[in-house]
Amino acid sequence: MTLKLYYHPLSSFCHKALIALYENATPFEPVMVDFSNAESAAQFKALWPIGKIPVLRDEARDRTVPETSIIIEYLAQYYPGRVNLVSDDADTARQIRLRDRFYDLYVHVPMQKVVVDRLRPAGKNDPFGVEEAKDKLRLAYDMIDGDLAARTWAMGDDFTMADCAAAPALFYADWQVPFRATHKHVAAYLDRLLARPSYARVIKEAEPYFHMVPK
Ligand SMILES: N[C@@H](CCC(=O)N[C@@H](CS)C(=O)NCC(=O)O)C(=O)O
Repeated sequence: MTLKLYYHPLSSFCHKALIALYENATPFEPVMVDFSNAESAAQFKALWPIGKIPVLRDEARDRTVPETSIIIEYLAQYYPGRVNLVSDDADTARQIRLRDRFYDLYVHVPMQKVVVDRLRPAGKNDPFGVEEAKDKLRLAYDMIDGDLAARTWAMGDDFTMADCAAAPALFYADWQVPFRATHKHVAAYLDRLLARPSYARVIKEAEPYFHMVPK
């Protein structure tokens, strides 16, 4: 198989890359990374010393591609499919990247901060940082709720990389700072994302691992 995705089925950033792969039925070999297993972690860090999943490995082009947004752009460039997640129009592409950055930096990263803090050893928590992260999440919900009232997807009618970013960020954020009672358009958007076959498949594959996520 030309493409390998180093990933874990529970990892939210891996969900973002998986959605892109499933949207276009791109053939790839999934390679599970288990950070609790020293050998698996060391093998992965030999490939990408930063140690963050997912990473795409393209054997045909001898390329190692980290970072979800770059992975999705790489797939669009070299393995295009029916759904163009990044757009050929420069202005539209910039707007997609802005929304992709928004969901990664202002929803996904604060959500991770809350989750990871729950996994820290006793006495090593960062309550101030967690409160800051929760405030950032609430601000992000406020900002997107109005926008989403009139849109099917993050960009409007077309499903794009921004939706790949939004789906796992919002799915897991809702577990930490619930928004269904306060932000009905965000909630309806998450429901549309969950009904999309690519993300429904990702969630089905993650379900056996959900008990590992602290709530
Ligand atoms: N900016 C990166 C973030 C990737 C990331 O944070 N991955 C998490 C899993 S969701 C990870 O590998 N965490 C392991 C660690 O930090 O040791 C991307 O977009 O790919």
